[in-house]
Amino acid sequence: MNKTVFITGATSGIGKAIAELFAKHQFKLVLCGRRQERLNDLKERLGKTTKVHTINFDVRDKEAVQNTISGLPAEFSKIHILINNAGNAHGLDTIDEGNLDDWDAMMDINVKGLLYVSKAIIPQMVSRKEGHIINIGSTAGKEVYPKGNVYCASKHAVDAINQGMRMDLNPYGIRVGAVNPGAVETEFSNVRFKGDDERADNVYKGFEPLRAKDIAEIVHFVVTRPYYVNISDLVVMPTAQASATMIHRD
Ligand code: NDP
Ligand code: 8X3
Repeated sequence: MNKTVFITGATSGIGKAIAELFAKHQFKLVLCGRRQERLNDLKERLGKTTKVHTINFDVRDKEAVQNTISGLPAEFSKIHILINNAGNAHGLDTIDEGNLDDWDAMMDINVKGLLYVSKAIIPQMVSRKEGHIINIGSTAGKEVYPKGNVYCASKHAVDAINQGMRMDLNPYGIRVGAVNPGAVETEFSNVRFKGDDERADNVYKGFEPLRAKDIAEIVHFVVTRPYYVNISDLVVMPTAQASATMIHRD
């Protein structure tokens, strides 16, 4: 497999599961995140089955994003598939009680970070007239739930960007699509609740949530369709979940 896949947020959860599955299928991998030890571990483990390059940047830092991507070693510089996955919720508060730093983090990481990474990679796809961008959105980008306010806004923005990218890159034959999961048990809630692991665990109690590997398998299916097939917008929830606010618990 000669295709190179660039995955943001590969150090945990969905991004990590995608990296692990794609390594099995021998895609070349560029794996991004901020936690260097985890990047080292991925390189060591996945490097046994495929070629892996790791890069450490905060997606909020537009210069670091641009410089690191333009400085990729030749062997990894041609990106065929970009998976815009890095992101999190920070806090779960009513709009009157929301924390400004949480709001900045969600808009800066989930929206602007996704744009900075895309901006650094899209030109090479445009000049080659091929490429595939998968944006990891959320059911929170399809409907709003109480206290979800700014996180939902950030994911609605991803939904809009996904549609806009698909239109603007259409003349170049670039595939663009989103995968929008419901509840997936990852470190997502640990981050949202700032290390209150008991509260995070409770989010997934009493029903069977999606696992990161379920999303990885879907992403693999999406990228392995024939090139004329573009899965443009996919929503996936646990069977126990009917909407953002309706989860059937035992
Ligand atoms: P995790 O917390 O497990 O993983 C988040 C990943 O994003 C980590 O690898 C983290 O790496 C990276 N990341 C976060 N902030 C930054 C930053 N500023 N710069 C670079 N990388 C960053 O959560 P998930 O795997 O669940 O989340 C992945 C994506 O899936 C997110 O976009 C999330 O919104 C979305 N999603 C999650 C759902 C869920 O229920 N879990 C449902 C729907 C969508 P590091 O900390 O090393 O930088
Ligand atoms: C993650 C799913 O419902 O916690 O995007 O917002 S939810």
